[in-house]
Amino acid sequence: MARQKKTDKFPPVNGKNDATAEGEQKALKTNDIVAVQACASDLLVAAMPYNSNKALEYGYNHAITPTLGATVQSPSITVTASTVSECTGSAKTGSAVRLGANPLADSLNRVRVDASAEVLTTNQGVDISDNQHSLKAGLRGPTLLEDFILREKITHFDHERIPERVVHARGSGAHGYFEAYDALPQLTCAAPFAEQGKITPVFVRFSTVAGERGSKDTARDVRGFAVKFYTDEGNWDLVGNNMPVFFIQDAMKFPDLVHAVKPEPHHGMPQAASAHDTFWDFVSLMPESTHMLMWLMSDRAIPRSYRMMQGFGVHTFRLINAQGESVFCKFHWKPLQGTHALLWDEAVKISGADPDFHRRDLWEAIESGEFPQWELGLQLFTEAQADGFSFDVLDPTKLIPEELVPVLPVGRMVLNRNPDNFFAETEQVAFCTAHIIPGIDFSNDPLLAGRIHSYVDTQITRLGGANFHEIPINSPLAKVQNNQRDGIHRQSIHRGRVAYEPNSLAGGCPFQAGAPLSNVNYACPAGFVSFPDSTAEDKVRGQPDKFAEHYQQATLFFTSQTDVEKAHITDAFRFELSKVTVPAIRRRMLSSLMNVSIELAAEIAEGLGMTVPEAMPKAICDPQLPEVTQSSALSMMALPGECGIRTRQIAVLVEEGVQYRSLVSLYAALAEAGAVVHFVGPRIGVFASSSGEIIEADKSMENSPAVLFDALVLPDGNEAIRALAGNKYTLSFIKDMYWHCKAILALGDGRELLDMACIGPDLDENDGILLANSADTGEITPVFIAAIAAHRHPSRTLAIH
Ligand code: HDE
Repeated sequence: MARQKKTDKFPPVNGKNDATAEGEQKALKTNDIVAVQACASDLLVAAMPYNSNKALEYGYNHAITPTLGATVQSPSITVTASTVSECTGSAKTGSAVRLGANPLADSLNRVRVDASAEVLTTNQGVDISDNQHSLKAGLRGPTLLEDFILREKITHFDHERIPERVVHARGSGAHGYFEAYDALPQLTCAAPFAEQGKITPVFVRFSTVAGERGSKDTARDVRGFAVKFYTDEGNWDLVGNNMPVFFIQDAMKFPDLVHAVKPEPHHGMPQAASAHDTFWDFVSLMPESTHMLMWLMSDRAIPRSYRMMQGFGVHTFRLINAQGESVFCKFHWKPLQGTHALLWDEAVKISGADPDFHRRDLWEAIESGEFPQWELGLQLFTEAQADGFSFDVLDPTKLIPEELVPVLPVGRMVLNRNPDNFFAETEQVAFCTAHIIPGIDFSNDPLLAGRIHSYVDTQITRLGGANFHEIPINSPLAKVQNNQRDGIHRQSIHRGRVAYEPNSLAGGCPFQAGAPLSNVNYACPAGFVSFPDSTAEDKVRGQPDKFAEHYQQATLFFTSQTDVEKAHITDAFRFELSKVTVPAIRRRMLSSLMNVSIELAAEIAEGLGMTVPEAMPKAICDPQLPEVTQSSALSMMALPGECGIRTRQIAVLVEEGVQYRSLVSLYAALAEAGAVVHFVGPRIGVFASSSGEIIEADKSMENSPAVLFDALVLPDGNEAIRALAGNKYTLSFIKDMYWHCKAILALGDGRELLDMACIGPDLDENDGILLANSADTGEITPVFIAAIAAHRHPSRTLAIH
């Protein structure tokens, strides 16, 4: 890292002037360590006779290219010490400090604790002899106040909880890395894109928005997709969502939106749900939310897995290269696992069967070595292009169709390690839109402006003070050196007496980095300089005219969906509005949806037993025509994924007397293709096959209903089928698999269970339902694998309405 040394420009620190030469002589004579330090300190200060940077602090040129701070090199490290006794070491203080040391900027190993082969201690490190009993005056006597061990344990327990996030409270995190495909010097000097193949460590947290920390994973909701890049030029947080737009256009409305969607304040209901009066009252009065409502009512809001969601930075950002040239940019994450969703009925049932469904899925995939991956893509456009668009790129309720500006793939992210400790890492991680690095900057999106303030502010309450950046998961790998001091739970121990700048007592350190030295090397690290965007306008509270168009992209989204996706959107609106108790709110929402699609509004109205109202008056009647009216990229079908059936959960029903051989070969083929096969019985434990082999069921139909699996195998074996037919869970298990459009394979006698579930007469029309004799398992297996890889067989979906 070729940082220019300002030191070189200053006179040598041992340069002679009469005063310092005299002081030095005196110190040498007395050999007094205090005098030596005082003398060296005088030398250091004298080397900076005036603030040479002062004249450079004024005017426009200096504002956009700030100069490197004034500094001189200290003659010895002890000159800037707090104390002359700092070299007296102990097991606790350690030995003398290293130049520029900052142990907080290090891997998590510095705080990782392992108790293997260790005894129990108090927080003061005193060994605990008895962790079972409190200290009492006699075996039946009162517990004593002096029991410091009991009191410490209970006190710590009493304070274990911290406030949950005000939104995005429920989430799951993982470690991984980002790898740049290529260096992007023409676009940005941001560190992650500095070299081809460059690896930057990341921590990612996925979340729901509305529910509390203990709420279910499968609520209909937006999902947070927050990525912290630990770059070598500081932390960069890309705090996005799984939808590319947002409900509102100005940060001023965010508290209103959140108050409307959260449980209603009088009775605290409903939990993790938008299907209630206050939410629909608010959004039906805010037509700019309509586009986002289309996404929220779509299958994007009930993902199959965190691993199967796209991520979006939402706002327009800027990229800046070393020459100070800037382009606008939107960030996209595309999952290699494809974009897949649950059905609503499935999501509802999963929330009872396994409220941790997404958390478990992410954890288990990473534990089994199936590391999820996303490709990072950029939509790049100039200010001139942006001016010509029919919409405003500063409006976060609008996306830029990929047909208008293509997505350029620039790297991939791999999540390959689960956290050691949920609280220390996932709960304490503090994402912040203000965490950006040289090469990336904000646009004037008014929603983003509010976020830049909000995230730091909220951590101060949630994480208990201004020092949350020192919590290990939050501390950057890049060094932190500044004059900020004190505050609750401060961990850094700053040497010396200087906590201000400019100074000469510490040789000017830490000194300002100045602007990037573009003429030297674009990769040269230097201080963050804000892009000099011109803003000479009146100070007003308002919005640009283009923000007034609220419906064109909602219509674009709806018309770009497949028939099945459209049907799901209609169902979702019907469900949500059927939970609204005030008819006038339902009517208002329907009148707004008339501006999106008359067909959509009419179908929802019918489902609510209402007539179609007049369309709501629009805020603007003659908007500029949209450039794109159909965008296949907006359908989830656009990203089927590249992973086949890897990580898919397959249920194989088993009972006493099940036919063994066909299952063995099927199991092997499915496992080989990367699926996770579970033997599911009426209970867990072992079952004897018809030929005497033992099969162990790791799940039961009672503890793991059908909604937790992606596909079903009904085995052969007369005795087993009769036993399964007599079990109270079997039929609902099969019917759920059927109605949720999942692949089903019935081997031999297993067909009888399909008949019992009334699945049969029109088998030909039922894609994904396969029948085979046990002897033909080898032939049917590839067909079954293809049927699972298709995710769902929607020909059956239409029957669900
Ligand atoms: Fe957030 N948001 N947000 N948000 N947001 C928070 O920060 C806020 C917005 C997003 O996994 C909070 O640390 C305001 C858009 C994610 O820890 C808070 C506005 C997008 C996460 C906050 C928005 C997001 C948050 C709550 C409008 C997508 C979870 C706890 C002006 C681009 C990060 C916290 C994690 C969390 C404020 C709108 C994404 C209160 C004021 C748009 C993924 O600071």
